[in-house]
Amino acid sequence: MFPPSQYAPPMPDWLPDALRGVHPRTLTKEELHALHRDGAVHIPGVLTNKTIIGTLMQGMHDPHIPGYDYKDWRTNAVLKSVATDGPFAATAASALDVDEISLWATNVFPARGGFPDGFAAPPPEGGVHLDIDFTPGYLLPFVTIWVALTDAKRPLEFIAGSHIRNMQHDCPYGSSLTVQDGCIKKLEADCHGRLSWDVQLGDAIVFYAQTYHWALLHKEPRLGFSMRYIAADHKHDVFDLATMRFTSLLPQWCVPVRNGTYAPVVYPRSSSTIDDQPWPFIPSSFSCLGADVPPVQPSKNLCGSESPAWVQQFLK
Ligand SMILES: O=C(O)CCC(=O)C(=O)O
Repeated sequence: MFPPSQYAPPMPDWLPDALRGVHPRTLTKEELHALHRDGAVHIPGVLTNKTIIGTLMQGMHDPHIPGYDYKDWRTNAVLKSVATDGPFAATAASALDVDEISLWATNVFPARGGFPDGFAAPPPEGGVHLDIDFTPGYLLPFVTIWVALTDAKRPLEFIAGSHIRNMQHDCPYGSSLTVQDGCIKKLEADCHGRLSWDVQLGDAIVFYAQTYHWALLHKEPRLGFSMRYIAADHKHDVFDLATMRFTSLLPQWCVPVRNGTYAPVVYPRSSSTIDDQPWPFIPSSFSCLGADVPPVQPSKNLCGSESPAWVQQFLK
């Protein structure tokens, strides 16, 4: 069995309580409107406690231990605590206007410096992408919360409104795409410009998984980490390359994601199922072989889900 304490960053006893003490930053009416309209919104100062940030930073390196992924909450205890005990799941619940939230994934993004400002790295280092491959036709209740772990000039760029407009264009999900791609060019012409923000350490950018975005590189390196949250009751109908290592943990198609072990409920705390499951998850011991859910792309809107009512006002 994988001994997490030996490899994972130090997981101080005080961390869960300290994270639970961070005020949950729910979106204001204006921020929610911007998120609905543009598909992405900048939320300054979500994580300001320097001790918490310092602890998080200590785990942000790759020790090259087989089975241990420092970017993944399924093996990194500090990331697990930040994504579950911290204020972010409440932010996701307010962004999606749902009562219960499941944690889908975490990832860490160190970006190299030494580039002219605003350089959009081509694939595989960069690339235009969505965070999940998904069935256009409705808006998936899935947000990424990207948190700045350094100050950074315009770390990410978004095509404003692409979360809605792509329901009609159905461009591929990436990440081998560039802004020169024919489908992306047509989509962009149908959207309302590009969006990016300068960020400070502890700021967040909240965006729909269906908003096209990409990393921008600059003179200075920067670090960010992402937490991906989904409405716990959402019927499983998405395809995520990252889940292919974990297919035996996914629920059957069209069963609420909360019913699988892949995406436990993390919000509200009273409904949390995260501690009912084995941890850490090691992909090699949950290989695709023998999995119940085939790692194939589901057909479009497999489960007949619908967009929230507010989407109507942004449809042309
Ligand atoms: O920070 C980055 O470089 C990429 C972040 C991103 O694309 C994501 O979290 O979906």
